Order: sequence, then structure tokens, then C-alpha cells
Amino acid sequence: MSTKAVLITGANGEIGHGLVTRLTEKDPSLRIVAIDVHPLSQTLRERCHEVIVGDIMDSSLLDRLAAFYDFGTIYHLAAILSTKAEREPVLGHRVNVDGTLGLLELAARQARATGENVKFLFPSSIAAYGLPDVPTKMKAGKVKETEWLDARTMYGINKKYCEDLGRYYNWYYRQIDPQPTAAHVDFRALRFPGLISAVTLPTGGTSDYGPEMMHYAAQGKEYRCFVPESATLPFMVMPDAINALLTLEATPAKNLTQVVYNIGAFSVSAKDFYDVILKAFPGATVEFRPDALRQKIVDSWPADVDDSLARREWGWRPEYDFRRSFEEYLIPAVKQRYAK
Ligand code: NAD
Ligand code: AKB
Repeated sequence: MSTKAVLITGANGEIGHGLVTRLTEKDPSLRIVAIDVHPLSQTLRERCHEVIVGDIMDSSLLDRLAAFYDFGTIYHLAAILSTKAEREPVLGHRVNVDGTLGLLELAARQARATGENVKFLFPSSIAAYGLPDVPTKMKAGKVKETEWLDARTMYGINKKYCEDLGRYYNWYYRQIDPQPTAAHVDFRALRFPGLISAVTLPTGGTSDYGPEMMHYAAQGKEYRCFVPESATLPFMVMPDAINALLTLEATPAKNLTQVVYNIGAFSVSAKDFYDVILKAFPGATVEFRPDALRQKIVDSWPADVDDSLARREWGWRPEYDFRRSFEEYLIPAVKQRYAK
């Protein structure tokens, strides 16, 4: 008989850290199977039932997992983020699209074998959007899930396509089979804004300037910000991002009319970040030296998102606005982190 477990890919990443910790705090007996190409830290390893240092592209590894485990829920976090995927687009496509397809197939096979739906949580991104220029972006304000979907980066295109793949696996998978399967992949995606964690530093993304500015200031390091002061994006702190994943996972399928939901917390400019960071770390040195090419990516992402659907259907509500994020979570935690 197979062992019941939760699968987390990309477990060593920023969201992985928060998710593994929160899931095991909630239920210490939960069996987590974690995969990442990089080894997990000791503290995370201790919280997992099995840790695999491996590649989600390795189909024999996925076959082995399918043979040993019944995954009721899969959190598929492994990805190549926007800046790295723009530098290596073929790698981005392989990991972000082919990798996701492999995981969706694993979930579909498991649903077929067990006769029970497999929940598939997918972190999509504001990168799925593509606005043509800054005036249009600022005029658009809070964008809805169905608007401005002409993504301009390999990463954004990958995310959008994977949302569509998820919709297919959720509602139309093998639709002309004479005998439909009893169970299916219950795909649920969140379009996350830029995330900020006090515990980890981002790598390979484009919204990284916000969290980087804070982590550099806390370490007394000079930061060169690659966007202008006016650059504006939606952001959210990691505790809210984890809450969103867990709340969406726990929502009964009958409450959900869509497979993709925006979630928002606050929309701020790079100058807003600078002001709050300077207040907390008066010696901080930040030089705004925009990189026109990376800035273009930020310019194409929305300034804010309309998350009314998530609020209505599954009760989404961020706990942290901009002020509370910094005063009660980020600043105290990073001060403590770098004081060690
Ligand atoms: P991250 O880069 O910190 O973590 C991704 C993890 O995936 C890394 O630990 C990496 O080693 C692993 N990985 C990459 N390729 C792999 C492969 N082939 N096989 C196995 N593991 C592999 O990113 P994160 O911030 O934790 O993001 C997690 C998910 O959330 C990603 O899908 C990302 O696109 C999405 N997301 C993140 C943000 C954000 O601001 N952090 C915003 C929107 C969406
Ligand atoms: C990135 O910048 O690539 C991510 C994201 C917003 O998806 N942080």
C-alpha cells in the first residue's frame, strides 16, 4: 500500500521555506516529500518525511515517487524566475512548462489510480500580465484576472500557459475517452505579486529590488536599485503568501468557479520601499541606477491587482498592509537575523 503524503517541489526556495515550516507547525505528523535541485537546510530537512535532491525533469524520479506515495496535495513551487528565465529562455521553458506538465501527469496518474482528486497548488505570478507602457499601467490600476494577458517575458508566458494547462487538467483532461476517470487533478493557481520574506533572500526574479533593498540595508551594505524611484508593483509578505496557499488548498471545490485567482496586499513604489527602509536603518545607502531593460519588465507588470474574486469565493484577506508588514514583521525579523 502507498504512503499518503504531500509533495512539495522547489522546497528549498523562498516559498518552500515558509510552507514546509508552516505545514509542519500546523500538523507535525504530516508527511512531506520535498524535491529540490539544491539540498535543503538542516532545519527544513528535519521537518520532511523524505527529501530528494533531484530535478523535476527526471521522469524516472517522478515514477518512483508515484509508486511509493499517494499525494493528496501537490504544491508545485519549482521554477526558474523571470530574470533568470529571460537570460536562459530555453531552460526557463523546460523547467517551467515541461516540468509542470510532468507534475500534472503524475497528479493525473495518481487520481486515476486512487479514484480520489489530487489537489495541485500552482504559484502563478503577476508576470502573466503584460501592459504596453507606464501610462497604460498606471491608468489600468487594479487589473482583473482576464485583462492585459499579453505577457512579455518567457517566465510570464510560461506561467500563463501553465494556468491554461491546469485548467485543461481540471476540466477537460482526456475529454474524448469513452470512460471518463472518476477523479481528476484539482488545479488551483494563485497569481502572486512580488513576495518579501524576512527569512530568505530572493534570487533570479525581477521584483527582487524590494526585498533586496531591505536585506542590504539591514546588513549595512550599499544597494544599487535597478528600477527608478517611481517603479510600482504589488507586493506581499511571505506569511500572507503562505496563508493564501493554505486557505485556497482548504477551500471546498464547490466554492471555486475559477482555477486562477489574483491576490493582493499592497501596491508600492521603489521610493516607498526606500522611505520605510531609511526610517528603520538610517545609515542605509541606496543608489537608484535604473537598468532600462529590467525596468521594462517591471513596467509591463501591473501596479496593482483586483483580488475581489478570491475575497468573494474563498475569503482571501491579507493580514499585512504595507505599514504592518514592515513594522511588525519585516524590520524586527531582519534586525534579529543580521544581529546574530
Ligand atoms: P525560489 O527561486 O526561491 O525557489 C524555487 C526553487 O525551485 C529553488 O529552490 C530551486 O532550486 C528549485 N528548482 C528550480 N529548478 C528546479 C528543478 N528543475 N527541479 C527541482 N527544483 C528546482 O522561488 P520562490 O520565490 O520560492 O518561488 C516559488 C514559486 O512561486 C515559483 O513557481 C515562482 O514562480 C512563484 N512565484 C514567486 C514569487 C516571488 O516573488 N517569490 C512571485 C510570484 C510567483
Ligand atoms: C519574479 O520577479 O520573477 C517573481 C515574480 C513576481 O513572479 N518574484
